Amino acid sequence: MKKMTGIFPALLTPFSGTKINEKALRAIVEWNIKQGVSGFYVCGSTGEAFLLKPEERKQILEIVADQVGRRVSIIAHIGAIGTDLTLDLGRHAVSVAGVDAVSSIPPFYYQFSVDEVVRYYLDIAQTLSFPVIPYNFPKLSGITLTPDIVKALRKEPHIIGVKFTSNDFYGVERMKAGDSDLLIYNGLDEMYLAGLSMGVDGAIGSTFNFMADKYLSITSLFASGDMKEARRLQTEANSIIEMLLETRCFMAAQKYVLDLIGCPFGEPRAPFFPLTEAEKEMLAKRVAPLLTSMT
Ligand code: MN9
Repeated sequence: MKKMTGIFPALLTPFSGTKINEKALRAIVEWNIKQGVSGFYVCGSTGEAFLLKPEERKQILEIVADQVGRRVSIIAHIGAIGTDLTLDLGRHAVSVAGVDAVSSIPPFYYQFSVDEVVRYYLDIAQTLSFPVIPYNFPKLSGITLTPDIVKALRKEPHIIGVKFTSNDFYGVERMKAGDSDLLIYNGLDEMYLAGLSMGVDGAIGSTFNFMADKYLSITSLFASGDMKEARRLQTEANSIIEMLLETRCFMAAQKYVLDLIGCPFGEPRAPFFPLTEAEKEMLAKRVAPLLTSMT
């Protein structure tokens, strides 16, 4: 049953050498559907979107949609540096059967004004006539989608929600107040329980690729009011994330963890560093035993 709330892994991109590893991509999708995720966020920051060629982004979306077969939802990240490039990916995404919404970080690098950023999202919504989920990630994009900006964007009916990757939970509450239909997706996995308490409808996260089970449990524990157990699981997830962050490349660490639980993801694209052998050993020894194996 398709829904737009709940847990959405932001898929990592598996490579075999320099190529997309289609088999691993299908396997991670299948395994996460079995775990009970609501859908997938495809080719976001976690999927190395800006290190992929546009044709590769299209290919990944097509493979994921084919594997999903409309069983769960799909949000396609189409963000690029500017409108034309985004619309090219957007037109493709809309044409792929089973895609439910598109999403985008704000246009980046040139420090566009707030009005230009608003224009960017309105252009996407009006040109594609399709559900759009702007992506607020101030730390990496340099732009904050404030409650006021979101309010302005919501005049356009195709703008249905926000992916919210920030610790500003007051901002979450302010966006939701007076706009209860706005879908808010928590973006910092470490803070999922905090996000739930301030009204998020779902979560999109990188670490869901390999531990969706923990976040699915947090969701139901929160709903039943068992905060103590929910916090215990959040702490378990956060201790794992902390170990991954201790390596010289978080992206490589996440991919290696997937290798360890049974799905080969290869290394991220340069200039991301691969892990050192010592880091791989540390993850095998300290992180793998804390995760559910895919096999
Ligand atoms: O927005 C993700 N951020 C990036 C989503 O991909 C850069 C998060 O899921 C983080 O990876 C996660 C770990 O810090 O919270």
